[in-house]
Amino acid sequence: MKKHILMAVALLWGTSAVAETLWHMPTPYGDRNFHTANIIEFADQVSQASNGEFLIKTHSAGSLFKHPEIATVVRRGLVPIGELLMSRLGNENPLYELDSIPFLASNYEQAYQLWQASRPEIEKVLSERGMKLLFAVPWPPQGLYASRELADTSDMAGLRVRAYNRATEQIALAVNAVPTQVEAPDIPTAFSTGRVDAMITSPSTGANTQAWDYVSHYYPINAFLVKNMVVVNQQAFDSLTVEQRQILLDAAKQAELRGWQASREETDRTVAIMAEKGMSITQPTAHFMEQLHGVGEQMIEEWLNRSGVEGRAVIDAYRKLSEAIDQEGN
Ligand code: PCA
Repeated sequence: MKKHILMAVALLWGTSAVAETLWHMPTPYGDRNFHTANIIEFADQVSQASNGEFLIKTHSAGSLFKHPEIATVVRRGLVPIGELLMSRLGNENPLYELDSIPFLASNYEQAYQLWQASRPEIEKVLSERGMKLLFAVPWPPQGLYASRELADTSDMAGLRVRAYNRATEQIALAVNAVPTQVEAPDIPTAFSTGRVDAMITSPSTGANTQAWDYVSHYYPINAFLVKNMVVVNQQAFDSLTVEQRQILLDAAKQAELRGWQASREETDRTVAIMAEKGMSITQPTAHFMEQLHGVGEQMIEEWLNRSGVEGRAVIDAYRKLSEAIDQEGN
């Protein structure tokens, strides 16, 4: 077993005879996704800045390691770098789930403030696990997809809802629906085989998976903006030259800025595609939204109970930041 792992490390985290550093990077989502495109640009930038001596080869759509394995393989050093949805690590620490609490931060400004308030804590918990955060980029605000009109949470009762993290599962349970975890690349099959009949995700994932083929209605409820993060194994980072580290950090900074901007643009672009394909895209009724906000309130309560003083401190920091920014705006 040990030998097997060492061989894998030699293969995936290699320094070749010509003094090139080659890093293999698993990512969960497909090539058409804006996160993947952003990461490919990030890798290009690292290669260019190092004159081709530091290469990052991306392996998208879970082709090298599946999404649930990515944090573990980076931590163990089987790969030096990887991308994953931050809230998928909630069973390690509730702090990772902060960006999936419904309606705590439901637009880009709030999501950015929440990220500023929580980043130091996220960096800390990652470093306790031997990982270093490079950057994080949000998905567009999450909406609700179904094959019929939804005007009340009771309309969701009994629906089989595709979930991708704990929060999407909890929302489904709160409205008496039945959650099923399905990875993004498997969404079309899950719908076509009848495993699921509704989902909460972004217009980006809706458009990328051609939602119009399997659902008719989209409601932009803007529940939250979950983030993908790119993390490196700390030892792999430490094994880089000082110059390579700087190249990586500079490229990461730019990737974060570029990614947030791309995410905003992606929202309008992909909603327009779904409309053009004939999906019904309507604002949820005030009554339905009120009910969903009620679910969000329960979930924040529950999260605060789980996350203790650290969680409370981050929420306080977020509220202070948003108040300060509101005042500046006045
Ligand atoms: N797409 C990913 C996560 C959030 C999103 O918008 C998914 O559906 O799996």
